Amino acid sequence: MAVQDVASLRSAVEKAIRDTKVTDVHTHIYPPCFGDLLLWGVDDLITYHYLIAETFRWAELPYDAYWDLTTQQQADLIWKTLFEQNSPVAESCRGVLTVLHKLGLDVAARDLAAYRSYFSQLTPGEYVDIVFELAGVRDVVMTNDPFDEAERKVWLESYRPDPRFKAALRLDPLLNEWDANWQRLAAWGYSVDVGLSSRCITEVQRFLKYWCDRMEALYLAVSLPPTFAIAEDSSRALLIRECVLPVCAELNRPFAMMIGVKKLVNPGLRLAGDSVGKAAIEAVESLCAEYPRNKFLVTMLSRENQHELCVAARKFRNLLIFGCWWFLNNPSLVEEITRMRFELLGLGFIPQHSDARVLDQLIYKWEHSRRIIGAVLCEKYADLLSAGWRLEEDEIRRDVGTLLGGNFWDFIKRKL
Ligand code: HDL
Ligand code: ZN
Repeated sequence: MAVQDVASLRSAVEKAIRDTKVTDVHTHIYPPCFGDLLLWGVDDLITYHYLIAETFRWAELPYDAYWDLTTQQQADLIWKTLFEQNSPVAESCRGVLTVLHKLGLDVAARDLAAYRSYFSQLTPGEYVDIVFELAGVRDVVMTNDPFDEAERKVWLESYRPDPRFKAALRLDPLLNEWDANWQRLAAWGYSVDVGLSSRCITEVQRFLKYWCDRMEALYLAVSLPPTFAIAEDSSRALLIRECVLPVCAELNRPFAMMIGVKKLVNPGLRLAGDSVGKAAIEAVESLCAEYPRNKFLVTMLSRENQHELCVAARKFRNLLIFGCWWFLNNPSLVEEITRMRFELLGLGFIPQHSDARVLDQLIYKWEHSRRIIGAVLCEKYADLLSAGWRLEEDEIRRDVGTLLGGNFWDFIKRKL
């Protein structure tokens, strides 16, 4: 049925956005078989590294004193600092309240003990079901690192597939720290050497294919510094060109590059210590141009890279851009970037991923993003109606499905 006016347009878009299950293309969450790697519940939610960084805007204790606290003690400090002594207006704090509210807990009571009691009555499996339902998420793509000993052990000994959790093979230790990690490959039975001989290249390809098969990885991924350049004379560039891209082409997997991370500008904050830098879009353009049979998923961390990334996506059919990553996942920037992408790319992009590290975050990250994506899409549809276009409700449902998962799965399946 055709939409008649802006009011019926808005309700049709809101319904489609609300009812469409999401594929979340980048997260750091795990199914319960990964044990403690799955973070969930109010204390893990409050001690998310975003809130740690924000707490140290106020807290005077030494970093090491914080890290010596238990998780509950850390959460108590963060709750006191960011929620009691100051109003929780930051997006990461607002997200905690959204989660508690959507779970039906009494947020106005500010009763951390009561919230803890709620979670103490749930098993991880029960809570996974609750969160996926409340968040409207059909499936998530994990971040899977075979160099992480705890994770590797699960894959080799106790992994139990859950169709809601897809895998992505994460390669930061291999690509960004080759000199420090090549001997681990040797210990695992791969004939490798620090100098990356042709034999070594073949063995690294074997390693990649083994883990792609073992994990049924949908894509291979790496996070990269602002200085990344594929022309660089480095182990990283050689490994990408000689190992990653040939394996991706052979297995028809995308290579996901997450560009712009300045690691540990403040080491005392540990995971919260990373920062952002503007990268060179030329690295993306030259890879897409030089490897037309490879598919590239790209997200960039700097706000200043967003426009040129959009333009690059207009130039290369083998490039699909995704998400408002990390320091960009804030309402003001999600709105700005999403509007820019609709205007330059139509529906040909993945508007968001949650990057959730704590299971509960799926609830708030998608609640907050859905609202913005829907509002901007509605604005763009209203422009069409103003120009005399007729819009059918099932076209709205089609478009929203394209944005919230369809683009991703088409790209995964596409053969170039
Ligand atoms: O490298 C990444 O995948 C980033 O998302 C980091 O994990 C970062 O610490 C993060 O959690 N961002 O939201
Ligand atoms: Zn991430």
